Amino acid sequence: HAADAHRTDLMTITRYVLNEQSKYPESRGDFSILLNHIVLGCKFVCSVVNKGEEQKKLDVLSNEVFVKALVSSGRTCILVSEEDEEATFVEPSRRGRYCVVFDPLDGSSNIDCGVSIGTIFGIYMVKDDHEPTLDDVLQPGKNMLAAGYCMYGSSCTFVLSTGTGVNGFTLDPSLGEFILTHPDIKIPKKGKIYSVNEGNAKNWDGPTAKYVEKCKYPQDGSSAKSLRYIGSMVADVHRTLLYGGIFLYPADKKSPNGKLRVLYEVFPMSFLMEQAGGQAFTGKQRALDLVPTKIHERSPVFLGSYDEVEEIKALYAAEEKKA
Ligand code: P6P
Repeated sequence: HAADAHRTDLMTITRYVLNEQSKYPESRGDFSILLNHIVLGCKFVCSVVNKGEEQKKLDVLSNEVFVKALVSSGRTCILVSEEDEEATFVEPSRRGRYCVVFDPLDGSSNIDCGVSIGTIFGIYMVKDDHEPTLDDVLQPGKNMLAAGYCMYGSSCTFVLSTGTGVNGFTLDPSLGEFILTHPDIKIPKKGKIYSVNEGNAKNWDGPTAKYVEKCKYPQDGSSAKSLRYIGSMVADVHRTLLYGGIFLYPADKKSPNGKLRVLYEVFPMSFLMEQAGGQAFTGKQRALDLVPTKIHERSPVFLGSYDEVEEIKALYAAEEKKA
């Protein structure tokens, strides 16, 4: 009757987070309440994305839903959204201890053609009770307590880490609950896929160009890697997490800091990759060690299977030696 037990023992994301919380007896459940409000926002976005409303409204609508859900949770003090130029400072009466950085609808330019898109988020704790300032959110990614994404595709998948590994949950529309479907995700140590926008190749620096060359024309007799590039970070990262390989958005001559944003794209995905046994590198350092100075700062990123990122790191280190 194992199947029945599984069928009746519903491990919802709420229950999973409560289990996690029970490991911290002193916790007041704030994190569980915060996460439930993020999950609520994702369920809303999932419903409107699937209704096929046109793109221009959806990213604004999604942002409003997340900001309102997070403020009303009473557990946040600073919000940074890809959609808002300035950070949102929650008024004192509704203030909590968490800073949430998020992209409410990353890859939204892909909506009209039905490509999977997603919400990406990261959660910091405010250092101590003082008047919150931007410094409370300009923390290195390694200080994040949790990070995750929700992918709106053929199914709605919520991938989360609270610092003790990575778990994937799938929305059961009939229940309106995210159910644990991918327990303890580990990224394969190596991978056969590389994921990059080859259209930028003419502007790449040496190490990136050398690495991609090795993927296409391996010198060690191994078979060439396959190129898979969806152009929607959540979809490309989700595939990388499950199948292995490497996702790269390098710097190039036109964009010396690459394109992806540190706080709500690079950090959450790097956090997940490390929690799943992979790595994330900026070309200069471990991605999670980066200390951002602006809330919409960009960084190059190479993330995925442990061994693949090691190769990139070696090529950049060799370049460093030459300099
Ligand atoms: P490019 C989508 O616009 C996005 O921010 C990420 O989701 C995606 O990985 C990247 O940009 C794609 O950028 O320059 O390859 O189109």
